[in-house]
Amino acid sequence: MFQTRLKETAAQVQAHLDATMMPLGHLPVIEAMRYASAGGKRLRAFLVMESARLHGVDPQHAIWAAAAIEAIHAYSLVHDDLPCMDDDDLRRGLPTVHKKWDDCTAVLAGDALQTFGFECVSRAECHTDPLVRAELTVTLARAAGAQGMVLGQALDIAAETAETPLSLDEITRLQAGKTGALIAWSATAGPLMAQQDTAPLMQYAAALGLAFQIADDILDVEGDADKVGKAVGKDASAGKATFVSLLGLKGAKSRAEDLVQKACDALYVYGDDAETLREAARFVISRDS
Ligand code: GRG
Repeated sequence: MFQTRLKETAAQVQAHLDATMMPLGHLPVIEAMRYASAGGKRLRAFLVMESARLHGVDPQHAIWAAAAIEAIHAYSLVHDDLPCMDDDDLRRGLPTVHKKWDDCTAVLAGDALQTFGFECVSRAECHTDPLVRAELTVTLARAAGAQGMVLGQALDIAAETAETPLSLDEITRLQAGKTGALIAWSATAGPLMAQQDTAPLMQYAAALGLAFQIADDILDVEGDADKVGKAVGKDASAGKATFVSLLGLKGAKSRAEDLVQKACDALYVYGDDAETLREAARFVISRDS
């Protein structure tokens, strides 16, 4: 069920992004926006659509919030890949935006994807009540900005030159911002749009976001056998701390499983109706990319 819903959401959000970007024309920066926002697992869009469904929100409205979060996620990846940050050549199996075009185009395409995301969520089509649209916009700004993803990214960059590796608490705080904040916004978009209690989905998302990042650290190590020795502590002082370097591979896997259980437990108020979200939590730690 989860895999089917994820595929359906991916197709819906892609069609929506294509249609909404259609009037923007074909300048290189616009083509770069389209290129960067295509593909990916669409996990954040799925969380928006599924939390909206659980709260009886019209999918025609929710799709605007799903497109918004995927555009903002895409912007963060374009900027993260730049030479001044991670300096990556490939993203989603294709050349990164600055490799395919150039650094200036990548900076501008990222900027434009971010503003496009805020446009999507503040448009009348996203919600009939302007106060709800304002709430969606403010919470998204907080999740993406200096209290959320940007803060996490800044802490991550600072950790690269820090004298001592981060502690478990510090890395948890960093990741709660860097990857957790957008995941939390996505999972709470449904109750926000329905003006209902966000607490159960907030708890679900906090555990899910952390499990997602631990799984990412595990994937990173398991994809590169040379990193295993370093990551489990032999040489942790020489590199940046990760959940694997701090907990060991086995400990990290067990922590991720505990977090998935916690995420599933947080959904008890929704009963069986939340089974697809529970499957999503299990998927996050079993994925291979
Ligand atoms: C540049 C402000 C700014 C922030 C960048 C998201 C981020 C912060 C950096 C990405 C670095 C990274 C690879 C983090 C690991 C977790 C993560 C966000 C992976 C990518 O998300 P997925 O797996 O990607 O959902 P897809 O391609 O499926 O959308």
